[in-house]
Amino acid sequence: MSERAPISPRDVTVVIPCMNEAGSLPGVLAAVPPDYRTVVVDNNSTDDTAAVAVAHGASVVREPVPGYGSAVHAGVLAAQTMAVCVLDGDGSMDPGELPRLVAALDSGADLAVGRRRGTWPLHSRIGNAVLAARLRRRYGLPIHDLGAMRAVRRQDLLDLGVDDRRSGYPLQLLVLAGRAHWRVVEQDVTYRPRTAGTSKVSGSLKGTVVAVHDFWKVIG
Ligand SMILES: Nc1nc2c(ncn2[C@@H]2O[C@H](COP(=O)(O)OP(=O)(O)O)[C@@H](O)[C@H]2O)c(=O)[nH]1
Ligand SMILES: [Mg+2]
Repeated sequence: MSERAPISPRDVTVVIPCMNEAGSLPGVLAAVPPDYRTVVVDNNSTDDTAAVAVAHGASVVREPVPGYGSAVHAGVLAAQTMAVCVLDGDGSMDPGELPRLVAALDSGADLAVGRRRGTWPLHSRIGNAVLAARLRRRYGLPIHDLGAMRAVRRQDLLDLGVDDRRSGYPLQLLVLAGRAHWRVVEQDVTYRPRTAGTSKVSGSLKGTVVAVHDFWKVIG
């Protein structure tokens, strides 16, 4: 691989997809590493998500089309830095762990994803493990989770052409990365229960059904 420019903290934007995360956002934004920029993508929140984000120093992008992938993509488009990181706005992940993922890019990775270590719902854990095993077998990707926390160079990501706009986004990203023979690195990240608000995906029946449907469309 050819040498790529080193990534400094000012070259990183943290994209945070949010639907009603006003309660968790202050803690999440306070933990973003110094000099990283932050874009909160507000997906039709009915709470104070946007105002809280601005009050804590983030830029806000409003994305009316619902869906995790829709929000992430809008944030990546809005970012103006060489690298982007993505993590949830619910307080379940620690932005303080992002520099380790960014460092993996500097060490030659094309994509660095977090493997969640901690407590999470059994059905979600099993579903993720099964899909990750399939990606290991099919593409040789060294992964054990679908990586809801990740770091990647922005232009690489845009060129990859992920077009799932719902909960299949993380899975499709890995499938396309595997097909493109990207060097993918997985690192353990801390995973905690969300610090406020309610789950839209794995903790809700509707969210789980939608996620399984979206996953199946990507990999089925
Ligand atoms: N923008 C946007 N964000 C979403 C949507 N669904 C979930 N999220 C965000 O994606 C992240 C993960 O969702 P969450 O409800 O925590 O799912 P869980 O961890 O599986 O319970 C959170 O930051 C949510 O606010 C959506 O439709 N639009
Ligand atoms: Mg969550």
